[in-house]
Amino acid sequence: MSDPGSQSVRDPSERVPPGQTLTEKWPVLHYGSTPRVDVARWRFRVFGRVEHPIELTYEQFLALPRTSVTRDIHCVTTWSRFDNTFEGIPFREILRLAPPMPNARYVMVHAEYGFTTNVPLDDLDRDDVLFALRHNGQDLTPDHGWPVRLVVPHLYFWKSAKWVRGIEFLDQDRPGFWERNGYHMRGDPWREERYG
Ligand SMILES: Nc1nc2c(c(=O)[nH]1)N[C@H]1C(S)=C(S)[C@@H](COP(=O)(O)O)O[C@H]1N2
Ligand SMILES: [Mo]
Repeated sequence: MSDPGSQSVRDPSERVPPGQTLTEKWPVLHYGSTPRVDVARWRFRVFGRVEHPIELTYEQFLALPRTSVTRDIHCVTTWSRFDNTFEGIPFREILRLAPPMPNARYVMVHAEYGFTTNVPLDDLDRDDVLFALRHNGQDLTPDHGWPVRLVVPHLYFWKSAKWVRGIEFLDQDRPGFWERNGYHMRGDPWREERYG
């Protein structure tokens, strides 16, 4: 698959945002414990400011078209990791299946155990945002978000919700879990949008 936005050819010194340090291993970071997900009961819901809400089973979700992107990731706790290849369902595929109403500008991402994170719709309506199933050629491990995690590579990694269960379109922005606890509403690592 072609991936013109891949950064792997760029000079490494230009690829690390301010205040970040490169790591080779992939740290595991989240609030609470890793959920045990039963894929037979798993559903992916699209709701809120949408004409026709949808609910997909795991089987239906897996049958959607796939894409693959290679991107650097940046955690607000200051680690960055280069060249992560994620494979999954493009966010735009979900937009196509359940188009939001015209005044929907924000998305609340919902995950297991009530974890949420808010992201402007413009930051999700990009061809490198996806609901990832695999990382570097392997299925995601439970710690990294199996069965499905969001990946928004150009924002701090807390926006990339693990164990995602659906998205809610909103007219007005509303803080998610970390955002209510002081994190930034958008989270651009190049502007160091760490705290709100
Ligand atoms: N459901 C859920 N997703 C989450 C979090 C969380 O606490 N719960 N933490 C976020 C944070 S702060 C980071 S840095 C990344 C870490 O992903 P990783 O453990 O795969 O590196 O997951 C994000 N997604
Ligand atoms: Mo994080």
